[in-house]
This record gives sequence, C-alpha cells and structure tokens, in this order.
Amino acid sequence: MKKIIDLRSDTVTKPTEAMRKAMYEAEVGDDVYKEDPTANELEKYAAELLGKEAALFVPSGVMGNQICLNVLTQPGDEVICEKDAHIFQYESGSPAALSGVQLSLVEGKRGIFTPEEIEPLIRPASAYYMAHTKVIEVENTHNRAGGTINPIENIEAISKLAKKYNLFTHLDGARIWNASVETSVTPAKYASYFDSISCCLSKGLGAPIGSIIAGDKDFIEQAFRVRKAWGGGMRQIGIIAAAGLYALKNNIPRLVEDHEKAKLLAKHLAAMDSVSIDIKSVETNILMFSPNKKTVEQVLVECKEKGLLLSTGSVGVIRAVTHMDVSFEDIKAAKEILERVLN
Ligand code: TLP
Repeated sequence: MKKIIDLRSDTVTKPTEAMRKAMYEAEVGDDVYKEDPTANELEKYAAELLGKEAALFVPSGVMGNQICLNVLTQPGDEVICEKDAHIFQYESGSPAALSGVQLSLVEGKRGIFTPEEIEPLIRPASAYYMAHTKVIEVENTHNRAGGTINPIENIEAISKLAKKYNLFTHLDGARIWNASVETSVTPAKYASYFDSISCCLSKGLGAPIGSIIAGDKDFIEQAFRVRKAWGGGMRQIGIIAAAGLYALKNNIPRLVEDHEKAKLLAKHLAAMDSVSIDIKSVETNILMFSPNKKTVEQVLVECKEKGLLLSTGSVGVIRAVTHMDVSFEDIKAAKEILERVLN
C-alpha cells in the first residue's frame, strides 16, 4: 500500500503504543461526580504546568475556547480578537450562537496585534447604547497566520492594557506548547497574562482527544457547570485523560523536531520558482505557501493523487503542518511530490 504523508494538520496524529498502554491501564471513575482519578490527576498536573489554581479537561479546543468566552461574558458583550482568529474563522459562529457576544476584529500583522491597535476599539463603559467590551482574545501560536509566535513583551503590554480598562483576557493556546519550546518562555509564564487559557492535547502532543482550560478556582467551577450544560460532562474519561497526561509528561520537548521539519520543508519550497513563501514566517510547525502556476485546488488534488495530503489557509494559500507522525524522510518525499506538482 502506498504511504500517505498527511500534512493536513497536527490533529491527525495517532496515539503511540506507550500512550495506548497508559490509556489501557488508566484508573477510571465517574467524572461528572468528579470521581475519575486519572482526569483529576491530569487537571491537577495541567493547572500546575500552566501556573493556574485549577484546570478542566474538555472534549475539544473549540469547546474549551467557547466555555471560557461564555464564563467571561454576558450576552451583548464584545470580544476583541484578530481578524484571522480561530474563534472567528473556524468555530461555527459559536461566540454569537452560544454566548450572544459579538467579535470586534483587529487587522493585526501575521496574527499579532499591538495594544496601540486595540485601544481605540475599547468602547467606553458609560456608552449604554454600545456593546460592552469585555474580553481581549489572543491566539498563540496563531494558526491561520502560519504558526506565528506572539512576543511575550507584546502579550505583557496587552495584559496591562486589559487591566487599565478592567477587561478580561483569554488565550487560545491550542499550540502554546509549540510557542514555549521555541522561545523557552514557559507555558505558565504565557498563561500568567491571561484570566483563562485553552490548550490542546490532541494536536502536536499526540493525544487522540481533548483540551485543557485553566483559570482561577471560581472560573473553573463556573466552567464545570457550562461544560455539563453543553453536553460535555463525560463519565469514565480516565481512558482519554491518561493519553492527555502522557502527552503532557512526554511529548512537549519533542515539538522542536516538528519545527525543524517545517523549516526544512519551507526551505525546499523557497528554492522553487513556482511557489511564494515567506520563509521567515515559519516559526513553528505550520507553513503557508501559495502556488504561482496552478490553483490551490489543483495542487491539493494532484498532491493527494501522489500520496501527499495538504490543507488550505486563507484564500489562495496552502497549509502544511508537521507533527510526530511524519518523519524527515517523509518531508523529503513531500518535497519531491511538491516539486513535481507545482512546476
Ligand atoms: N484547528 C484545526 C482546524 O480547526 C483549523 C487545525 O487543523 O489546525 N484553536 C486553534 C488555534 C486551533 O488551531 C484549533 C483547531 C482549535 C482551537 C480547535 O481545536 P479542536 O479541533 O480540538 O476543537
């Protein structure tokens, strides 16, 4: 059977033997009663890693972000975020549908906005005829911008601005682990500038299911209630929590290897005339590029025929994501397929 190289996303990773063993051996209980020892251990471990009072295991990154926004806002509030934020582009309109909030979009550059750009968007609290600005949301690393890292000094300045206006801050840290290994800024340091954080176990860390949200105790108590209300209260989840715990304990440092693979592929692409790519923008495990001679759709179809799966970014852009289930040899094979298809 022809080998398929799947660079559509880091969500496609499959649990390893060791992870499956941890899942098999997990002690379980009913988590709706808070009696699943493995889920409890995962939440305690994650809270410590993120430097927060408490954490909650949730089924997905989308649910994590949406629960956080729901707890931090009231219907009619406004959340400031970057125009390509996952909560705006890829969460099915849920801020409006589930929490009755509207998003105020900032242009940003490479997924990053500065405090100066958002200060004019903060609505005066006295303006009863306007939505209330309530939350500033940051995504780090930024998916649609190509895995870019938000500099810690910028995050600190955004957090100061939020405090000045009495606003909450939320971090979509689906890939905060990637930012952390690349910059050596700890996940806890990143999280310290936010009231709530959502981070994925099922992307580069290789767990099959799940995300973590973290915040103070009161926040997590409220989040526990919203998770149940939205049908996310699960029972013997130790089986999947064990995978998450294994992922957090074992799979963070190896993410640097995924970044090396992405940078290598970016270098190969930059050497081809038929491709536009900003090689400097490839900071972590995501790379975005545009074909010069064919349409995105043509390239996706032809690559698939040859055993290489890719996805799309914004209009006219192809996305490739490296992860633990692709090797350096796969990157070489991907380069050869791309050379044939793009030229
Ligand atoms: N991103 C997916 C797709 O939805 C695009 C991917 O393949 O990258 N925040 C960020 C920054 C994400 O990239 C994602 C998933 C999520 C949240 C949602 O996570 P899940 O898929 O677990 O709900």
